Amino acid sequence: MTTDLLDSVLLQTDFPGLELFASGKVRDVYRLGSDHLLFVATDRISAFDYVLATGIPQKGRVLTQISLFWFDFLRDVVPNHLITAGTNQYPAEVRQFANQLRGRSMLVQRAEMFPVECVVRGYLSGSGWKEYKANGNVCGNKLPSGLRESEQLPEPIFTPATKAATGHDENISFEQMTRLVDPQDARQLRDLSLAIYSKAAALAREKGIIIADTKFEFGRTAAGITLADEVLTPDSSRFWPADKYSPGMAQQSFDKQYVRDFLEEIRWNKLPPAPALPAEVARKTSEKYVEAYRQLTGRELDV
Ligand code: Q0T
Repeated sequence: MTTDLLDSVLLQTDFPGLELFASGKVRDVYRLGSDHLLFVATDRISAFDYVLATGIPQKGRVLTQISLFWFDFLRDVVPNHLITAGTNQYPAEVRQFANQLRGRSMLVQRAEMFPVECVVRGYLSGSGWKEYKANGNVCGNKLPSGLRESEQLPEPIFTPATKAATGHDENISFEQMTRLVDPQDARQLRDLSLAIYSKAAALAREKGIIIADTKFEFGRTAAGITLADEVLTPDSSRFWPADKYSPGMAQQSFDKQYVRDFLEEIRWNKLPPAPALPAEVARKTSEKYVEAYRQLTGRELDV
């Protein structure tokens, strides 16, 4: 393929006249009036907690279109904040930027957000594995002894976390969650999170992808408790290729493996400034994201 020359990577958004609402490592969110937000997924990539100097072609489109796929797949399970991703339907003040927004943005309903990250784990990895090794529990969920790293749990567990303004989210128990969120809402958030994970993870597994764990964010809208943010993407979840699954060790991630391997190889000290990636690493990583989209959805990415 020789489309590389046509690829353009979006690292920073710049929409004169729009008001920035929030900016994350990867996404920029703009405020549209009092009721709506415009989510824009850039091609930025983070690794070891830092945004790298090099963007990944198509990454923002892949993440956006994976979320759109899940919002539709989950429509009978939970209302979501999506209004439209069709740039033709965007309000005039943003439609002027349609060429930058197409395929990588969503117009969403503003919600009253719950101040917790709703994490579901089907497999033992990351901070869940750390906590299990230390005390045999994960966020107050008692687990059988003798589980190995990356092992599938007897059933998926709900492991909420607080949203740290800066630094890392802190795992909390369900009991601690009920001090931050009305207990009746907390039970609903837990039950919804588990139902969403189960339905989505089953579909992904049929397509050869293990969703080891994932983080949801919910808010309240006129429709009730509403699924917000991005959903079930490689940035909010651990995606593992099922054909390479091998419990008892850390698993290779579907998407970021070339990036992590490169950063380990150059022995980056994991302090800023984050290095740039060789073109080959960026290109192969882009292919992994696009492949994840194809494999999961059976569709071609809209570019
Ligand atoms: C939010 C009101 O903006 C965020 O991350 C940016 C990188 C996270 N965040 C989202 C909201 C949402 C959503 N989603 C919504 N529908 N309504 N606020 C707040 N923080």
